[in-house]
Order: sequence, then C-alpha cells, then structure tokens
Amino acid sequence: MERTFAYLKPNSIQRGLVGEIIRRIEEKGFKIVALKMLRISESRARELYREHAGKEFYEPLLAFVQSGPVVAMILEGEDAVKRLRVLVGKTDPTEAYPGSIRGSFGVSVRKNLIHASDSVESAEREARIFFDESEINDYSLVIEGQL
Ligand code: RTP
Ligand code: MG
Repeated sequence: MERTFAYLKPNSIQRGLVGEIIRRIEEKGFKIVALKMLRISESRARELYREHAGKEFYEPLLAFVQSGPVVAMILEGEDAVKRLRVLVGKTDPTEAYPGSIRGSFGVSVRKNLIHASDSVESAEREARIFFDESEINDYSLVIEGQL
C-alpha cells in the first residue's frame, strides 16, 4: 500500500475543522497510520519547504505554519499520494473544485488548510521530518460486516 503525508495547517485547527477534514479523509478510505498535534519548529518548517527557499512567499509561509499547532498524519491507501491531492484540491482555494477540502473551506493561497505530499519521495521525506518509525502503527481497517 502506498503511503502519503499530510498536515492540517494552523487555520484548520483555529477554525475547528480538524474533525471535518479528517472525516473526509477517512470517508475516502484512507487508513490513518500515524497522527499527532504539534507546533512546527523553524528548522522543521525550513526543511519541509526547502524547495521554495528564496521565493517571495517562502518567509510568510514559514511564519504562517509556525503560528499555531498543526495536526500531522501519515495515510495509507491505493495510489494514496495522487488520491489525497485530488481530495485536497488546487493550491489556490478559489480555483479548487467545491467538493475538495480547499474548495469547501479555503479562503486564500496561504491559508489553504492542509498540506499533502506531491510524490512518494516527498511523502517519505516529509513523514521523516515529523515522525519516528515507532510512531507508525500497523493494524487492519475493519470493513462493515466483518465486525
Ligand atoms: P502544499 O505543499 O501546502 O500541499 O501545497 P501545494 O503543493 O498545492 O503548493 P506548493 O506549490 O507546494 O506551495 C506550498 C505552499 O506555499 C504557499 N504558496 N503561496 N503565490 C503564493 O503566495 C503561494 N504559492 C504557494 C501555499 O500555502 C502552498 O500550500
Ligand atoms: Mg507542495
């Protein structure tokens, strides 16, 4: 099964959207194998967004993601990276489909609620910034009727 990494940005937590966003992720069949709330340190933020270093939005982005606690997770599923990016929607919420997470709740490019890794390689790299191997859980999802 493919793994992807996501975290809910500070405005998701501040707006009380944690449950709603995770519900949509679970509803789509993703299996949560790691989950925690934390504050992102400056060094972790720089490492996470190193591909954007030097761009005009880099410093404001770093400040925003450190402005409050975030909720980080590792998700498993078939084609998980691509499928989560579709569920999350386009970077700019004004261009994201209304059924997507950003299309439903997003208000600006910066405050677009959630990060989702853009490749299997990024997912592995980003998951390692936030989680130790011992924090990743192994279990089976119970399909209705198997209870
Ligand atoms: P993410 O990494 O957060 O999942 O979002 P993404 O792949 O859709 O977007 P990316 O290009 O990786 O950009 C990372 C985050 O930087 C902020 N951003 N601001 N022009 C701008 O002001 C601008 N462009 C990007 C967004 O918050 C984006 O999620
Ligand atoms: Mg990205």
